[in-house]
Amino acid sequence: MNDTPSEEVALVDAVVVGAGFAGLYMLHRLRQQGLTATVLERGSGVGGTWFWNRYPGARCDVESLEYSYKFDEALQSEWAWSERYATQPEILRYIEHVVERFDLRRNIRFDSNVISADYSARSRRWNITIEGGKRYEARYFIAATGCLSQPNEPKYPGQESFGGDIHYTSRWPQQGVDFTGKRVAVIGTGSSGIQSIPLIAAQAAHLTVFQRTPNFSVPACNRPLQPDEVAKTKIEYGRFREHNLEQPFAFNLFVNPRNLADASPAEREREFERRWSAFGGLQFLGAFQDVFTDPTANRAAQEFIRGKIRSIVQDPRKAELLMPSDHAVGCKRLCSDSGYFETYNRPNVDLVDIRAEPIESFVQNGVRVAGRVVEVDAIVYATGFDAMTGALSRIRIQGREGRRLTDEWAQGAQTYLGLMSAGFPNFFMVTGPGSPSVLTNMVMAIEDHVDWISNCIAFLDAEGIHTIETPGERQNEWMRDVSAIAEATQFSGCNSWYYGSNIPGKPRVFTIYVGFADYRKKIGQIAARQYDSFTLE
Ligand code: N01
Repeated sequence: MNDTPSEEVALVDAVVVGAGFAGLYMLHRLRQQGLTATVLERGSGVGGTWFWNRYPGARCDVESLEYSYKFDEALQSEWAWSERYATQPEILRYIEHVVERFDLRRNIRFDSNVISADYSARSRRWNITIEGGKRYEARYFIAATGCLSQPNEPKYPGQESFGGDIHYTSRWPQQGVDFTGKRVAVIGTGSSGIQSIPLIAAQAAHLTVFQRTPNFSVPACNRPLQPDEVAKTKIEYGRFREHNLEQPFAFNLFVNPRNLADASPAEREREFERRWSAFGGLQFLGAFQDVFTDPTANRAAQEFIRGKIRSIVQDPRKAELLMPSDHAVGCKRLCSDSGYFETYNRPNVDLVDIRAEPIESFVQNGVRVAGRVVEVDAIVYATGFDAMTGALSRIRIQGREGRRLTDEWAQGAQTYLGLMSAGFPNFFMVTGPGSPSVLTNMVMAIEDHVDWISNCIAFLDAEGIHTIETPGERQNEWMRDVSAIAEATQFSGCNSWYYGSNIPGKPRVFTIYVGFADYRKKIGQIAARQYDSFTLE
């Protein structure tokens, strides 16, 4: 399959948007089924998240032996990860290897920013246009656009007058940035800030961190992988993967079956300490089975981390500012770090609390806060993403009778299963809003969705069915369930990007299904019942 010359419309069975983990596997599956497919990617290379987020210290907080495709036995047994948590360059090398190994590149169009997708009920086809005007026509339109791919870039007065460089962690220059001898500002202390701050501080002459909300972070306890542990996992890789798919978050979280209240103070301390200094990262959440559901257990977890911050950070003012006090552990994504709190003991690192001293403007030589100028040569935005809906809402997607996705979603994303949205036939979303998506090991959730979508398309084609669409009432019930489940957890207790609270004006709606294993069972049953909860024509 080749694209036709630019003035003509390229006809394919499916157009897939995005060449990250999701789009690449989607392409592979569709081609395996004998379908023609084109992946449209706005970047100049593959990798999605891992193409753009090249900031210093970028690495995944899910273990590399888990954060990788399982669909091909030879691939998973032959690829050798070097560290417990892979760095961005290593993950990108892996993705590029997959692309070459499965000969995927020939069906990917780079530098292709999709601006619109219109459904024609007459032809039952989607018409997709990219910036520059090239058009594609497809029976299926599949968004593999990622949950955290549309950067949040707050604008400050005077931004244009700043004389230094401005960088964004979410689209870091490919050639890297050298901060040697420079005075640097970092705005934002989420996972991206927390990972990059120690490395920037080590290189720059001076670093000022502008913090709005302190975050809970736990040492990653990263280390090189040992040959014997890799061999042990690989010998039963299939079973290991199956085990993880049965877990609520699709990764190997060791949950202590005890409740905190049943443990003595000494036992509590021992367990939290073990999670902090030996297990590391997200494993902290499994210290007691009720950390996530019981506010008292969660408060103990919070207090433990605050105690650690107090003991690590020597300057009591900085320590106090770094201690989260307004949200539960896990309510916002728990951060995983390597030397984050220790970084504040460096003499070249300052911390500004921008709740107390808001950023007033950028000026030629720095950032003005509370009437004083913090002089800097470079500013780094680590301010996160318009999550879940950001990338999709930037494409003008028009379904039946001219219905616009952005209008339909004005009060929050509306989907059935996070896979389809009413009024938009044959439009699938990989890890869309309403599915477990970001509350999982993403690669597992992606593979599951891609398998579901490709099996669904194979079924439709085999049965001579032209369109699949979700009825509106199913969608309403589904989104009500998604919210109700979240309300019963710690997630509902704070403002986070899970709720869209980081984006001014965005409706506060939780669009993530909590409970991967349960979700997986549900979508599997629907497929087994030949998609009977959808309208098939
Ligand atoms: O983004 P974030 P991120 N003025 O939204 C602040 C995944 N990820 O890119 O909390 C000033 O978490 C904002 O403050 P507040 C992971 O799922 C994974 O760091 O909104 N500050 C916050 O401090 C993660 O959760 C990995 O008050 C502003 C920060 O910027 C998700 O991506 C690594 C502001 C943004 O934090 C997002 O992480 C990296 C403003 N106007 C990312 N707007 C790993 O695997 C926002 N902020 C380890």
